[in-house]
Amino acid sequence: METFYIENSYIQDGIKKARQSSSGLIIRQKEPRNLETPLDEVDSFLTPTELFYIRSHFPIPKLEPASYQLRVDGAVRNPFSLSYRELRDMPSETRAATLECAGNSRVFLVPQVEGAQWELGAVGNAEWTGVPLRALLERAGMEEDACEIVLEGADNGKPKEPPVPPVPISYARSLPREKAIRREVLIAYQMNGRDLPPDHGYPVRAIVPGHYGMASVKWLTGIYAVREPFQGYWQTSDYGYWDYLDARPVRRPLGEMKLKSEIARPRVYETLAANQVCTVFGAAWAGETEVTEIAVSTDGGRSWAEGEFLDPAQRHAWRRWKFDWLTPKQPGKYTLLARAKDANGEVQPDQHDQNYGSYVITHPLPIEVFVENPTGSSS
Ligand SMILES: Nc1nc2c(c(=O)[nH]1)N[C@H]1C(S)=C(S)[C@@H](COP(=O)(O)O)O[C@H]1N2
Ligand SMILES: [Mo]
Repeated sequence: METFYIENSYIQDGIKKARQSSSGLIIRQKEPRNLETPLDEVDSFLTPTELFYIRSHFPIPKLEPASYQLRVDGAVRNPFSLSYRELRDMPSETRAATLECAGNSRVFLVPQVEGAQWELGAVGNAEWTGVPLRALLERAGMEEDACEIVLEGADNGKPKEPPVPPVPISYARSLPREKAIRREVLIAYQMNGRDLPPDHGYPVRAIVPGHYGMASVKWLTGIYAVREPFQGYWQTSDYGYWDYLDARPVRRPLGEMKLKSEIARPRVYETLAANQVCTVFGAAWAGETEVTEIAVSTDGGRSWAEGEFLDPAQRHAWRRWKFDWLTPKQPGKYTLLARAKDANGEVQPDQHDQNYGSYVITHPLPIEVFVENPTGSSS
């Protein structure tokens, strides 16, 4: 069953090159632009900007730095607007943070579900430069009873998935107050040391380390403190999950990223030589905690061995890892899996949790490879 589905999605690996845009990203949807990182081509701690996945719900809005204004308003004592120049003149911070789209790895779900069929590459790690959101909230004098901060982008339209709102809506997400005032949340204008590219939110975007990508609002033009939980489309109709309150299901907005690891190399259905060392490479990340261990299985989960980290533990940034696998003498198909453990002792779940629908796909993802002996004959 699972095998069938993976074949279905990966059998076209040979024509993957044809599906790649000129920039080297894999096209999932052309307009609005939804492009995936070819994860097997990333071998640095920071994902090169031109290989960083792009996930956009609407066409890119045109924003000019000369006329750009960031509005800080709502439940604050001193609402104000900030120009691009003023924002850039404020004290800034630079930090690495991993963004993962909540729908990353959706193609691995069986049976198939609706939505962009992301494989492994709707995730990336970049260095972001900007002003802590907290500095702007302090300047505005946030009211004591403000419980959330709404971040609003300049892009808008009508989403395709029902319930379709009667009027065009903007892309907007809220953050709980406790997270919004944490130092790591940035109002960013640079990515990997350069001004943000249009696809990644130029001129200004939010970066919410530790949360799924949907929280990091691009083309940010509004920051609003609110006194009641924000019920906008992107955290009720979309990007929500089922929680349980007194045993009754209730909808809640997605937030913190869950522990996950992925194998970047070898690729699905890659052919490997028998009885030779093949180094398995991957990355692991978590939300508000650190990844502390990585285990790798080369026999579909029957046995596990420890991998080795290539990057130090750093909150909010992924850790690349490797594992040297002496491939079997016996030719055949082998299933590789990776499973991370975090500082709280949690491990990735065995199965996808249905309460998350087509999001939060964090169970170990099967990477099937072929082992052949040097003469090329396989069983
Ligand atoms: N304004 C705006 N911000 C947005 C989105 C969007 O469609 N519009 N997509 C979100 C989603 S779902 C993700 S995963 C990240 C992706 O950021 P990236 O395109 O820079 O990789 O941006 C988030 N911010
Ligand atoms: Mo996303």
